[in-house]
Amino acid sequence: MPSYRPPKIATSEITPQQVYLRRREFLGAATLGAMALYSAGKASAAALSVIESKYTVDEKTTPLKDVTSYNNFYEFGLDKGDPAALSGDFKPLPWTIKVDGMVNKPGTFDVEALMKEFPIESRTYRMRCVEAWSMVIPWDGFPLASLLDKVEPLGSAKYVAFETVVRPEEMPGQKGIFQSLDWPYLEGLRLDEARHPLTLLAVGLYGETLPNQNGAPIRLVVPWKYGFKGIKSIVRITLTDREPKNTWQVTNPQEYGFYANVNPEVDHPRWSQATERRIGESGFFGAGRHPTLPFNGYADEVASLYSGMDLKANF
Ligand SMILES: Nc1nc2c(c(=O)[nH]1)N[C@H]1C(S)=C(S)[C@@H](COP(=O)(O)O)O[C@H]1N2
Ligand SMILES: [Mo]
Repeated sequence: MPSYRPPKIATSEITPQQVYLRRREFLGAATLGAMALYSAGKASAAALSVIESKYTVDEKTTPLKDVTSYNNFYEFGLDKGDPAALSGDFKPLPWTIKVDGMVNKPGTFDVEALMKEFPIESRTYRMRCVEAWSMVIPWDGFPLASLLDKVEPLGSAKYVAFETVVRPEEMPGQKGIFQSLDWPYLEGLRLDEARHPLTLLAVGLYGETLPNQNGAPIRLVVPWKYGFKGIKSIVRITLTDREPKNTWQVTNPQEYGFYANVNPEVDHPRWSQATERRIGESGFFGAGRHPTLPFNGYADEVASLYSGMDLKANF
């Protein structure tokens, strides 16, 4: 994604999934060690008891193996296979989230306790990465609004800021020469976006607790925005009256903004956003290519949040 790394971008963006998979096969023995780590990570997966929800889409879900092996999680490395291969030492539990700032009842909450307190819903959402690929993922989680209600935001709070954990010892992308971004990874939403019923704190996918590479134990999912808004492995949530900084905007403000609403009419400076490659389907310009929908197909639910706003200027 960074503009100072054009060869990386070019590869991840133009590599058709089949070639990507073949290249993985080709890696052969070298991959075995990584696969061992990967299964070690998977061993901690636990079944969740989830309730069905009305949130689903009439499209094929992306196979679990693709959802868990083609990832962006720069704390573990820049290549799509790095998060699965290099997150085996990451310990997602026990885990607490600090919620502070402009609230009546700040607190530090144990994630496992939150998972008992709030019903875990199954929600299948489209996920559209700013790099023009997409998936359909059955998440399990609870609305961010449930947690916000618990801490009682003050009337003066206008935004919500999020922070990912910093653990260089467990996250190889956070140390030494593998540094890519400034840590911690940061994200933010307007308070009304954060309270929107579609906005989810995911604790699982496909009915099991989140794999490390997908942001264990708890990550944000905002389905009408580009994937980078979906911050992983969250340790802090802060209510504020100022628009929060988000990592990709800070890294490259020409290319990434605060809002990051999926919009086929506003191209990325280096590629079109009109279509997307659906991971797990074959073909680059063929069967795997889908038109990108305004607000990722969620316009009926969320377009009113932005009425009167210039969505080209607020990209
Ligand atoms: N902390 C953190 N969160 C992150 C990222 C990251 O590098 N670090 N990548 C983002 C991007 S660009 C995308 S597309 C999604 C990918 O989520 P997935 O790997 O679960 O599909 O996570 C987002 N959340
Ligand atoms: Mo992304």
